[in-house]
Amino acid sequence: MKTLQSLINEAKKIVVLQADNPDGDSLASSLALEAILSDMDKDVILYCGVDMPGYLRYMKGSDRVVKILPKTFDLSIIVDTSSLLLLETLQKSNELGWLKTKPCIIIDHHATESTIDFAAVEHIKPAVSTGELIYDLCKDNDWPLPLDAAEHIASSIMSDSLGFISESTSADSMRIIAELMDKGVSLAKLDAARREYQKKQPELLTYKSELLKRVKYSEDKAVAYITIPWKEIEKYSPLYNPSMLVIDEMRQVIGVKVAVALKSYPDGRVTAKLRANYGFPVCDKAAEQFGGGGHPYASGFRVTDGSSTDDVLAKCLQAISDELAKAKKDNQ
Ligand SMILES: [Mn+2]
Repeated sequence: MKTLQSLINEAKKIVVLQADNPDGDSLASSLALEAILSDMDKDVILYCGVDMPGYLRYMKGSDRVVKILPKTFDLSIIVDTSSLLLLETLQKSNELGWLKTKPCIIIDHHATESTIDFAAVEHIKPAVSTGELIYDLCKDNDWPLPLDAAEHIASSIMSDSLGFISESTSADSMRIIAELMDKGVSLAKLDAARREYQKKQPELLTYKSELLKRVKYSEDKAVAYITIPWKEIEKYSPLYNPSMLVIDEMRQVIGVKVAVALKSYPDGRVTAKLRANYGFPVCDKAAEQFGGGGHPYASGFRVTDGSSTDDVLAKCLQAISDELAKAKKDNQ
């Protein structure tokens, strides 16, 4: 049984993979690994099956992520997911078979059980972000930590901790941040760069107002939901993820426990994003009923069996209702 360190020692060319739902943590963790492993004289290629969303372009190096798995490599490292469903692009392009011919390491902080069955080493531990795990690996294995890697790790923690306030932000996360600042990381500088790229086109503000008018409620206004059709996804998602324009506003309505945004695609696929308020940790369990996963307060899933958006919505609202009832019972 090889260790994570021995696999890295033996490899010269390493591909770092993100799932089909890249976010601030997956990208920052990939970029941190790229900087660290390059310092160790490795050739590093960053892969993701889909384009990096615009709001992540502030991270220096985001344009180095490629959509084609390289023809040759010695080792792969999958970051920030252990769900095979989220590697659909690789499955569709038949690149997954190629990936399996070389050793693979998973580095992930999600609590849901791994469905990737071909990894040689699974480094899966609860943490606020994958970047936090990478920082610990650096310390434990005496890896180099150049400033750009330190900045990316800080960005990954800031991103998944939602600015150090999420439930899974621990004292350890804050100690890591303090150590990164000692190494020269400026949180103010990182956040200013992020905010600059978060500025929105004026038409997005108009679209947001239209979305807000369409928010509906169920469960005696404890659940807020919205559905987003393909024609809007097509038009606006190159500028911004439509769900993310409104889901936090929906969650910030008095009485709302869970906010849900569904998106429908022309191939019949329906995707969902769930966000819960503190005290109602039901998102991961509700998403698991659809083969998805995530965290208690933030999760997602996709349905590809041809169900209509209305059907998925009805089942999703039922799943949330059931989980809220269970959570209430457990609390009594
Ligand atoms: Mn993450």
